[in-house]
Amino acid sequence: MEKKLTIFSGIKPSGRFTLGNYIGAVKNWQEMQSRYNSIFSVVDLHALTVDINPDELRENIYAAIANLIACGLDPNKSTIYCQSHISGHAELGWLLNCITWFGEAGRMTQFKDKSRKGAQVSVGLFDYPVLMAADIMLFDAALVPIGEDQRQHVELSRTLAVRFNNKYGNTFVVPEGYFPKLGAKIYDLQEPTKKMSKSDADASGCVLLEDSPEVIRSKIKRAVTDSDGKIVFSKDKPGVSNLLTIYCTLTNKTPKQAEEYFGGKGYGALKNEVADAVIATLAEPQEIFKRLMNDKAELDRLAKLGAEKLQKQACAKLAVVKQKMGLI
Ligand code: AQP
Repeated sequence: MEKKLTIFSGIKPSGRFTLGNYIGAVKNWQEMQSRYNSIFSVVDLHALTVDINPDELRENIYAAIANLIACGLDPNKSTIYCQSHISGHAELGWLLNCITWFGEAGRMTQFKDKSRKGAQVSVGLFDYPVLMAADIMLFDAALVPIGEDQRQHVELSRTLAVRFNNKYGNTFVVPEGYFPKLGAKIYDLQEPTKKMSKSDADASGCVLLEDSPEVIRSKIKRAVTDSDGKIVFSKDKPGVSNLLTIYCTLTNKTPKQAEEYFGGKGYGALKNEVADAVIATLAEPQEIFKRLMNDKAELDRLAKLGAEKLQKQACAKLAVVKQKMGLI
């Protein structure tokens, strides 16, 4: 039997999952999990790169595991675990730091954006793309299914894998980003030129997977659109295009089908149908999520199971890398 390719992706427990995280990433993980050796990580070490409250972080980590399973990741098909439970991530991160040039780390646009927001900027925030490269490379992932905002970080992982292989001999699989054709970037409903983000202080433009149907409907009803009344995809209609993207990805319609369907209808109808689609998509995951969040022992058990499956592979990879780099 042919060996399955490995896919790896992670999600940072820096808040509660958004519709953007779902459409840009988790939905695709669910759809891909049977075809690949699938590894999905709650990348908790990445959440420490900004100021955090430990109690909140702990809840967010549990919520992340619960959400991944609620959204359809099956622990029998996918390995789901917490990054901090495999110390090899941090260790490989250090080794890769030593072959990452300061200038290339400094060019990461997410760092530039996020460092503008915080009063204090940690070295961890600067370095997080290198840790992300280690996350991917530790398990020799060939494909990394992610949203558009992570494209530059996977490019860095590729650069580091190639650099390491050239200097020390073939060691790492060179990973490739895998992006959904539609929905790789879902925008904030209030500011439709800005990415929808889970750590945004103002959640009015951001649909959270845990939002009640009433809250979802009200956020979508208040979504910013424009005044020309046409329901079409267009660069100069970011609000309407964003709503159409959400509609298409959740109803499996093509952009053309959606435009035809909404032809002659008004923005009120569009918003109503988008809200219906989001509410219907999230109904079952929300039930499962609530049940799992009341059973932290089960979430602990699932996270432990995932880490145990990967521990040996991580140690073996690190041993090879260290030996190639000259460590005894
Ligand atoms: N708005 C989005 N549209 C499409 N995909 C998105 N992703 C995030 N936001 C959108 C994808 O979700 C996966 C997990 O993201 P992450 O948790 O690693 O961090 P992020 O990319 O920085 O996402 P957030 O929600 O914006 O977190 P904060 O606010 O903490 O920075 C990734 O594949 C990402 O592309």
